[in-house]
Amino acid sequence: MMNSKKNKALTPEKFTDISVKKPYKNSAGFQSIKSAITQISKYTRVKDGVKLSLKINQKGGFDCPGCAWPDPDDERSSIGEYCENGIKAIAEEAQKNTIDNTFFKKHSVEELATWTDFEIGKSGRLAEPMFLAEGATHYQSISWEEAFSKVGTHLNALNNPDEAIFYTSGRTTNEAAFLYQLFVREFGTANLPDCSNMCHEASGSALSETLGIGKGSVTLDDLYKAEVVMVIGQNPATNHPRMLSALEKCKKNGGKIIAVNPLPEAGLLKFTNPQDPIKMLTGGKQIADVFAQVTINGDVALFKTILLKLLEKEEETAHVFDKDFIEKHTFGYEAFIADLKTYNFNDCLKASGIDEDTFNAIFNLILNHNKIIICWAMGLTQHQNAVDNIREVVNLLLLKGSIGKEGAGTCPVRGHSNVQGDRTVGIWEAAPQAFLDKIEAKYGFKPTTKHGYAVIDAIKAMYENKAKVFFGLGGNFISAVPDTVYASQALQNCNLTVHVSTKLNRSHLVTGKEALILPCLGRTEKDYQKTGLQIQSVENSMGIVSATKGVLEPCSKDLLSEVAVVCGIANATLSAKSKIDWLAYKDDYTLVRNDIAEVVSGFKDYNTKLQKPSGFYLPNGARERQFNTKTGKANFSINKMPTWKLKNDELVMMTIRSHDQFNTTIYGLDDRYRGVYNERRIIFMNKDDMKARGLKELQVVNLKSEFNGVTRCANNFKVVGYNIPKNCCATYFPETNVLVPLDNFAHTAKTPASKSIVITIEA
Ligand SMILES: Nc1nc2c(c(=O)[nH]1)N[C@H]1C(S)=C(S)[C@@H](COP(=O)(O)OP(=O)(O)OC[C@H]3O[C@@H](n4cnc5c(=O)[nH]c(N)nc54)[C@H](O)[C@@H]3O)O[C@H]1N2
Ligand SMILES: Nc1nc2c(c(=O)[nH]1)N[C@H]1C(S)=C(S)[C@@H](COP(=O)(O)OP(=O)(O)OC[C@H]3O[C@@H](n4cnc5c(=O)[nH]c(N)nc54)[C@H](O)[C@@H]3O)O[C@H]1N2
Ligand SMILES: [Mo]
Repeated sequence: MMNSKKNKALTPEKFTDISVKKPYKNSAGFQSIKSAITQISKYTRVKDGVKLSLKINQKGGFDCPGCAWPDPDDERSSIGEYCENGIKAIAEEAQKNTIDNTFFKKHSVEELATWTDFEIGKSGRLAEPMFLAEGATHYQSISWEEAFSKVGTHLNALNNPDEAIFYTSGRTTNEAAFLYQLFVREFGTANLPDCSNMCHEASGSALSETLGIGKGSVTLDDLYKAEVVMVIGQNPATNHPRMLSALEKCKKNGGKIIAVNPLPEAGLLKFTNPQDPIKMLTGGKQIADVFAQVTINGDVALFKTILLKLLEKEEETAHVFDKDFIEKHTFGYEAFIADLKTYNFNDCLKASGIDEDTFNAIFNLILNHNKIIICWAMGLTQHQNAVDNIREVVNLLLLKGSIGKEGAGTCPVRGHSNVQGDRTVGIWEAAPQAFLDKIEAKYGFKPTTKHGYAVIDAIKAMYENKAKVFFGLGGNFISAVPDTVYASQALQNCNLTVHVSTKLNRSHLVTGKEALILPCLGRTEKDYQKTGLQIQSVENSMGIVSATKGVLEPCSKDLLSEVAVVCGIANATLSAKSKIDWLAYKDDYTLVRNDIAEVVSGFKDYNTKLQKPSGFYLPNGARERQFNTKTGKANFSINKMPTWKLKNDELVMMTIRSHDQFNTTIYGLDDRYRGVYNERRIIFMNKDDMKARGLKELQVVNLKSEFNGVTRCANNFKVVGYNIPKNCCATYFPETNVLVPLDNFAHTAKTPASKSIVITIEA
């Protein structure tokens, strides 16, 4: 059994006085404006908060550091492209409190680890570089120069460059990300794990293989024009609230919305647009025309039922499939149909967990329309068969010819605001050879062609002492990754752990022998360099690259930009050996963009194109029916239906986000739409499953997961009876990451299966 006692990596087991009310059906509306105003007034200087609210996602303003949902190309609302959780994201970044040497003198690492993530996050913005010496109990301040030199010394002392790990979280801008991967490759490794390894990696794998591009194919305009939009495995009211305005517009144009989710998430059911004063008074509008309450991981089964019935109708009428498209543009149709025929409709329907009426409602919408968009997020990507989930999405779209035309296509809804851009500019442990060749041609060094570690392999390498330095450009590695206890050992095996961060987080407390915290500017802050105020750029979920420019003065004069940090470290590590003038880039970011334009396709005239306020689209083959796959066509694929064999007392658990968090950053303790207030240590359960175990509402339980003979435990959770399918349950991430086995991941993509963990419950 994994020992989880007093591990600094684990969230403290204390309760916070829960109250439970009826879940919401409606999302946004007055409560959401109230909640946003509370965040602004509690945690920021009010004038900063107002300034930010007016500039968020406006042309010439800054890109919201929250999610990656795109902004409308033309008209933008005058009160800001508003969303409650966007406001919370900026309120978090623009906190009025800062923490420096005085704070760290007062609080030891040991003490800070006993704070909840909420308390840690609200301590304030990091204001100066900090160093934790070997054996020390407290961080102490350190100059930037010394910090850079420490990193350089540690890196140069390694036996080989593959002993260093360079993690990235998806807020990093294109400019910083490009320089970072360039430094890592010149240093000599491809160990570039990033948050997308835990996020949409399965989408990338499945879409590259089937459609030749690891990104979605649709634009916002397509969403407005779609006849049917399926939102599957995603909770937009919380995680991509502005998406609901797009769905509302689609409905206004006559489109129909299908929601597929184990939970009846608010907003999918009803939504009050906070930008529409009339609607605010008259109440919200129903968004989903059909809600299918699938069982966790019942999605392949659901797709098979739809595919089987479509095939049946096609065989009757010959008017269901887009045969012209299939013939011209696809590969593998016959083999796919032959495999499909081996499945039985009733078995699939049963496995999906939905009833026949709901099935018929979905089926008729799909049957009778040809402009279909499927949107998805973590509910599809975080399973063992995540890649299969997404390939089934593609199979359905291909049969209907619903790709590469107006109002149709794939829409993986990305998480972090620039996670897609980071990959585009080279944050990739398995970058394509063509990209590496361009690096070699431009800079005159040969990047390693050996694939580096993604997240799971990076953790193993540190655990097994094969890696000795961990460097994180943003993010909160220990709280984001699976298998918290194992991962904490991995990090503690390192000689040095370094985090470039805006805010204190748990990863600063679970360290190697030595540790550094390097505080950086956030998206909302002005970035002054030698040649003046700099802009940076990001790519959203729909492949649009646009500029972002901070509006506030930096919260401390001791902050550097991420670009400057990367340049400083590269210079200190590679110095005279380097073929690159690292320090020049930090003075003038247009130089970085000139390089990106040469090395990354789609960025020609980058600096000029960025001047266009709404940004520019990157090339997207699938959008044009140019499928850059091995076969040169869009590929059908064959996917097995998962077979779950739960023992009597076992449940499948999904780890999800509450309404008051951004990943590991906890904005507050409420999950308003689901009716849970002031508590995160809860488990949502079906009332029948509670009864079968003799569990009462709010009873305290311990959770156990068993995988390959290892038992993992998470203690002290309160049971909340909820409308969730039988044999399924839900908890919040990161509190239960300790239960997610490192080796339980998606085939091909290695995305941790954080949405299908088998657990048992102990009263
Ligand atoms: N405010 C806010 N915004 C965010 C984030 C945040 O934490 N807070 N995080 C950002 C990031 S990095 C990401 S990746 C996205 C995440 O956005 P989401 O993917 O929406 O986030 P999750 O909470 O993980 O929700 C997954 C949804 O999938 C459902 N689900 C779980 N398992 C299954 C399944 O087997 N089948 C189906 N059909 N559904 C399932 C859950 O009930 C839940 O509604 O949001 C981004 N935006
Ligand atoms: N069990 C479970 N685990 C999951 C998930 C799940 O659904 N279930 N979701 C996964 C997903 S989808 C993702 S994307 C990952 C997220 O993994 P990460 O991206 O590693 O985590 P975040 O919580 O987004 O990182 C927050 C930290 O980033 C820093 N930060 C914020 N803004 C900036 C900035 O502008 N610059 C810099 N340098 N630092 C900044 C702050 O210090 C903050 O504490 O977690 C994954 N883990
Ligand atoms: Mo994510």
